[in-house]
Amino acid sequence: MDTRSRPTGTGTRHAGFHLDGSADATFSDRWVDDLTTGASKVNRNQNIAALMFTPTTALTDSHSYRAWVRAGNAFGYGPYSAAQDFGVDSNSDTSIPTFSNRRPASAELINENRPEISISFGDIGSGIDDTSVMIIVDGKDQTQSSTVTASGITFIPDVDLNEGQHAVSVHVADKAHNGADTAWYFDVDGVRPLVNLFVTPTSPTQNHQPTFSGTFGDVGSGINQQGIVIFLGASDVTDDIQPTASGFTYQTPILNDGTHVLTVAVGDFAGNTTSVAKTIQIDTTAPDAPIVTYFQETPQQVIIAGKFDPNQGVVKVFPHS
Ligand SMILES: [Ca+2]
Ligand SMILES: [Ca+2]
Repeated sequence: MDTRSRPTGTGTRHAGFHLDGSADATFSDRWVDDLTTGASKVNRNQNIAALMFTPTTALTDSHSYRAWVRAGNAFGYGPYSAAQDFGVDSNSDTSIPTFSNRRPASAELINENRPEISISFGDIGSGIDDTSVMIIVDGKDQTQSSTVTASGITFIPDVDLNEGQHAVSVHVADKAHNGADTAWYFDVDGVRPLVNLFVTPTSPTQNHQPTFSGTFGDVGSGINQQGIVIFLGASDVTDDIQPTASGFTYQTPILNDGTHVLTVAVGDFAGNTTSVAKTIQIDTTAPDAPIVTYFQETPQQVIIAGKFDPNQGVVKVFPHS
């Protein structure tokens, strides 16, 4: 018997080899020894007519193997064949790995200071060598702090990233050592807009048309003017006010006596929002006469009890004369 090794199908990493000269045999044992790791296994084949042999378990890429065969029948085993060495490699794989699903996306503006930084990769041919993967964030190798698989890498910072721009680069190679690199950046703005509201005259007032005003500021991405929303009570008055990115001034229409609330919601371009309310009380009605329900006078004190309009009520006690 002799064998002629013929590794095939490197993409699937099953190696087959061809057998000849097994007359009188009723079965054969085929040994495949992984020379790279020293592992060895036997595959018994009862169908001696099947000349092609493919191990039931995929052979490992970039490994060297030795295979040999011995035939047997009811009278025992014949001698071993000469050993055949072969390697399973991916020289036929010339395609570099590809990248997808960058998170955050390239040039994305985010409002998280500890974002998930990740990317997916794939390969046609030999597949990703996950020991080759490396991720650099802001110049620092974070591979050891990341979760790496053959399909992607994920890094989540354990301290807050600074405001501003951050750079990411990733390297990966396939098992045929075809390397690929990618780099991108994203921006962090985790600071909410600052909103200050004012009203004149001060509350409470008899003025039926008070003037509200506001000033806006933002660290980072800036105020998103299109996203400003201003309500007076339940009414959306944004279009009446037409606020700018830096603020607004708004004299209200004539308002009834009572409490009125102006609510202002302001966002920045990273999606951070601030909502602030300012209240004014308008009261132009003189208080009703207090209703005295209890009165007691002693040489030491006078006790008066009753009710009065709390909005503008002032109790004055005038001495007898
Ligand atoms: Ca490849
Ligand atoms: Ca901001």
